[in-house]
Amino acid sequence: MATVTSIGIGNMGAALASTLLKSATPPKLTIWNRTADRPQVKALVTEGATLEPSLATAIARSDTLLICLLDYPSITSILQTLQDGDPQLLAGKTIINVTNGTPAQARAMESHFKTLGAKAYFDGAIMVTPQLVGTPAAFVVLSGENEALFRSLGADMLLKPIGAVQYISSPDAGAASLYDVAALAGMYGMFMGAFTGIALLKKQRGGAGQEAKPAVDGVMVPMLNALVPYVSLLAERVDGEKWMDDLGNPLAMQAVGVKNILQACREEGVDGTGLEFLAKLMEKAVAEGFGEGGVAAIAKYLF
Ligand code: FVH
Repeated sequence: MATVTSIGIGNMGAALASTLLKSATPPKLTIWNRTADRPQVKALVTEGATLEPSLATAIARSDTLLICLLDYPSITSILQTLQDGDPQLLAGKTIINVTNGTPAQARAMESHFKTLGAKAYFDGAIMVTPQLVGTPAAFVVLSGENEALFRSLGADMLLKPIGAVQYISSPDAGAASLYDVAALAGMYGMFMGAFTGIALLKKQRGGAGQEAKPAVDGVMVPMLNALVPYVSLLAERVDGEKWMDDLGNPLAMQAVGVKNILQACREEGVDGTGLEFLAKLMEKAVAEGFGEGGVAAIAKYLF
């Protein structure tokens, strides 16, 4: 039976641990959390996990450590608490770290764990919310070491109940983290635009008392859903530096549309700062002769 210690029982860590416990072949699961009396911890103990208050003992109990903390400084700080203990504590362990962070942090953490004697270090992210863990919508991205080792250590089978596993084949331990931050940039950019639209709806409808949701459900969500595949077309244009490929929606026309959003924000007293940078880049691209090209042209100012 696989032995796993789940380090970090926040909302996501708890969802991961609970899903593992309910899987067809549950591992022998030890859990550790800085705050041992968190409600999620108690629930997991009821489901069959063993709570170990000592981090060192929790690590010693398992071959695989599944780490899901708030951020990388949290990992560094818990590792510091071990520094006066057994120097061999992490020797031979397989580390699966799904804490959100940057590619550089992932690479540094790989070096750190390797220095401490870890057998293998995989870094990545859970690409759904805790509520969706274990559902068909769930997937996990991971990188580090190599795919053969990832599979031979059983990391793929361990993570399978959590969601579909996408191993990003790259010698770079930060590769999955890069995919994660890129996807999150897309998500938060969409949220910023959506908040601007929601603010316009709220303002026009008389503020907090009037709901934005019917208009969002009726128009914004269907439009965004239809446009999601457009993001892939944009990436293709950026890859090929096809700045003049307008996809039937020339940049000059789109620049006017974004100006109109900002004008509406001014008219309604809504803060449109979130979209102002986009408008500036569009104006710049138009001024530099890309108006008849596509919106992908603005990406060239970002890197
Ligand atoms: N929840 C979500 O929707 C997203 C979905 C995508 C992936 N993220 C990432 O998952 C990581 C964990 O997120 P979480 O949802 O579990 O977050 P919390 O519920 O806030 O739990 C945080 C855990 O981290 C522990 N912790 C925080 N600071 C420290 C520290 N200095 N030392 C030790 N542990 C620390 C915290 O412990 P406690 O506060 O209960 O004692 C929780 O175990 C995260 O990277 C997301 O970006 C989730």
